Amino acid sequence: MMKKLCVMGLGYIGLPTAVMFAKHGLKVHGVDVNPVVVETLQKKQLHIEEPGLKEMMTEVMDNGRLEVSTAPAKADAFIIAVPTPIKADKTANLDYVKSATEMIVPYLEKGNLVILESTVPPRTVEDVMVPILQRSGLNIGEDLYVSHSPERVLPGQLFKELVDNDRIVGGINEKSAQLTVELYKTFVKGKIHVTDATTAEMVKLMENTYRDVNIALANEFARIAEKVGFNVWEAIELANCHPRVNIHRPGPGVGGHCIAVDPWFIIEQAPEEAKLITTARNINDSMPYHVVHTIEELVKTIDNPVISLFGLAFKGNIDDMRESPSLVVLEELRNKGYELKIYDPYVKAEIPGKVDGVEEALSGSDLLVILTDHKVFAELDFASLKGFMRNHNVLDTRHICSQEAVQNAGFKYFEIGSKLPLEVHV
Ligand code: SAJ
Repeated sequence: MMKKLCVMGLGYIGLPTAVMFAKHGLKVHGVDVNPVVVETLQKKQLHIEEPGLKEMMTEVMDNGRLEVSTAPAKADAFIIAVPTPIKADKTANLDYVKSATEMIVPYLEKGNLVILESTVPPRTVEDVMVPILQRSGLNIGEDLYVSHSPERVLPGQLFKELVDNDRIVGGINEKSAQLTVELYKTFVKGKIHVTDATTAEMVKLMENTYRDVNIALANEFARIAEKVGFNVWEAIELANCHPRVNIHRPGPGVGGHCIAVDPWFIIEQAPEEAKLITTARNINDSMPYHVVHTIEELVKTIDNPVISLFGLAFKGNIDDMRESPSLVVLEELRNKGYELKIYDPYVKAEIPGKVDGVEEALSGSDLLVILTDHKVFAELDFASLKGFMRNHNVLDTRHICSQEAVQNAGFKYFEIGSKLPLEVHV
C-alpha cells in the first residue's frame, strides 16, 4: 500500500495531481525547482489558473497532507510531471526529465515506484530514465519499479478529466504496471489500460499526431480549393455526411503546446519512416504564412492599409498563446511594415499594438482578419461596426462568422479555402 508520494514538478499537471492524491488520503511532498513557485504555494497562492484548484489545495495544505519544497523527500512512489519543451532543431529537450530523475536518486529505496507523466519521445523511460535510476544501486524492475503514465487532461477541466478520463499505464515490467494501476485507482474512475512503457509513450504521441495529420489534410484541401475553385467548407460539410468520414477544420495553423509539438517527438526517433507526419507538420506550420499571403493579396490595391487582427490565443475561448499561429501572422505582417491593430479580449499579456476594445481595434481599418475562433467574434454585430472602418472587408480564417450576416451588413467576406482571385471593397 502506497502511503507517501513525492511529486516532481508543480505545474499544470503536477500540482493538481499532487492535490488530488492528498485529497484522497495520501501524504504528498510536492517539489518544484523554482523557489518562487514554492514560496507562492507555501502562501497558499497559485502561479497557474485552474478552476477549483485553490480551494482544494488550501484544504490539503491545512490538514497537513500536502507540503511543498524545492528538495525531494523519501516516499513510496515518485511522480515526475515536468515540462518537455521542443528545441530549435525540433527535438525534445529532456533536460527537466533528466534533472528531476537525478534529483530523486539519493532518496530512492527498495520497493519504490517511479512514474513519468511528462510527454516524451518513445523509449525515453527505457533509454534515458532507467540508466539514471540505476545509479541508486537498486535492481530496476525487482527492487525499483518504473512506469510511464502520460497525462491527457485538458486545462480548464482538469479535475473532472483527471478522475473520469481513461488512463494509460506502461510499465517496464508487469509488477511496475500493476503498482502504478493501484496507485492511480486512488481517484481515477476511468478505465486504466495496461501496456509497456514504450507503447504508452507512443499512444500519447499518436493521439496528438492523429489530430495534427487530419488538420493538415483539411488545410491541404483548403489550398486545393483555392487553386481549383470551390468552397472547401461546403465540400467538407458534404463529405462529412458519409458515415466513415470526419474531415477536420482548416484554419490559420495549429497552435498549443501539444499538437504542434508532439509529432516532432516521433519524427525525432524515426525520421525516415515518419514521412506523412513530417509533411503534415510542415503543412500546418505553413498556414500562417498562407494567411499572410492572402492578406497581402487583399490589401494590395489599398494605399497604406490598416489591418485589424482579431484573436491571439491558439484556439477559441481561452487565453493561451503558446505556439499560436496568430503570433506568426502578427510578426510577419509587422516585419513587412503593415499598420496593425490587434484585439483579443481573453489575452491579458501586453502585446505592442494590442488595444482593449472592438471599436478602437477597427477604427480606420481596411480589413478585419479573424484568427481565433472565440465565440465573441462569431457573435460580432457587423452592421454596428461598419462605421468605424475605412473599407469593409472581413477575412474569416476560422469560418465562424455567418457569411450572409457579414455581407448583409455591407462587408465583403473572404475565407481560407474559397475561390480566388479576391476583389476587395475599396
Ligand atoms: N485546430 C484546427 N482544426 C481542427 C481542430 C483544431 O485548426 O479541426 C487547431 C486549433 O485551433 C488549435 C490546434 O489545432 O490551434 C490544437 O487544438 P486542439 O483543440 O486540437 O488541441 P489542444 O492542443 O488544445 O489539446 C490536445 C488534445 N488532444 C487531442 O484531442 C488528441 C487534448 O485532449 C490533449 O490533452 C492535449 O492536446 C495534450 O495535452 O496533449
